[in-house]
Amino acid sequence: MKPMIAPKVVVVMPAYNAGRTLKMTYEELPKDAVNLVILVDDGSTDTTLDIARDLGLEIFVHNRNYGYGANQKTCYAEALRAGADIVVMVHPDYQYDPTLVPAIIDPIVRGEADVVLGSRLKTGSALRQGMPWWKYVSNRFLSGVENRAFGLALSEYHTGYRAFRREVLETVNFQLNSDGFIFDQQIIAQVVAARFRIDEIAVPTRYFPEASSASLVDSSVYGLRILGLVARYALHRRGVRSRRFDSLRARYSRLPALLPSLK
Ligand SMILES: Nc1nc2c(ncn2[C@@H]2O[C@H](COP(=O)(O)OP(=O)(O)O)[C@@H](O)[C@H]2O)c(=O)[nH]1
Ligand SMILES: [Mg+2]
Repeated sequence: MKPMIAPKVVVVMPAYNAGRTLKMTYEELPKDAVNLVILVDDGSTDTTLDIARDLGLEIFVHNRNYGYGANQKTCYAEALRAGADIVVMVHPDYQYDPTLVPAIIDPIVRGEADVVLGSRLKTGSALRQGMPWWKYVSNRFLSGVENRAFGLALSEYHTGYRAFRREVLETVNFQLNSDGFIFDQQIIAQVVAARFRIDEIAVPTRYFPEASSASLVDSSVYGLRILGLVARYALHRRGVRSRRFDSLRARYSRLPALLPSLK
């Protein structure tokens, strides 16, 4: 695929009570590499919205808290509507380094990838950088399971730092996904099912009190749901189709085949 000429890069920030970290995150975004920053507020009860307004962000507001997946649905729909060629999700909790936006979009700009993940486990220093050991172990284990199911060799799937080429978000049916955290894994399974190319870059790991709300129980439930998703994907590949993995493109392209029979 040809390299892109000056693509429109839209950063989306799914926010929920990110008042303490939003400004810091925004300030570190390299503005010359980003055309637009969209913030979707998912019913925050803190100062997130005031700060977002002060910063002059493009803001969309949910009337209550629907969840992290629901937030991403609005983020991607609005980024597409704004004409994005590349969409980068940057969590407003300062967990992922905003200065790496040019690096994470680079494989897409060069035409070599459709989705790029910012991996915290690519360099082997995640534990030293503060990732809790039980998150590290379960992340490694689940990433191994997902690699086998998807036929890939990625170092992790559980990062919130992701870049998408426009066509990916127009093709996979992400609106069908969960409103909760499992959205992140569902969209990757959809990307794999639609045969888009996934690449990864190494990003540092950051853990501090505001960086993560996931408890041990939350994470265990999340892990089990990932195993369920992987099993469902494997069934789909063996012919037990799931609508989730049917791309919108496939549905459209089946239409011409149907037309003659309508005559
Ligand atoms: N917890 C939570 N986070 C949300 C929601 N909507 C958007 N977010 C944002 O999603 C990001 C990820 O949430 P976080 O608790 O840090 O999860 P983790 O870092 O994956 O453990 C944060 O930047 C939140 O601001 C929501 O409904 N719940
Ligand atoms: Mg976080």
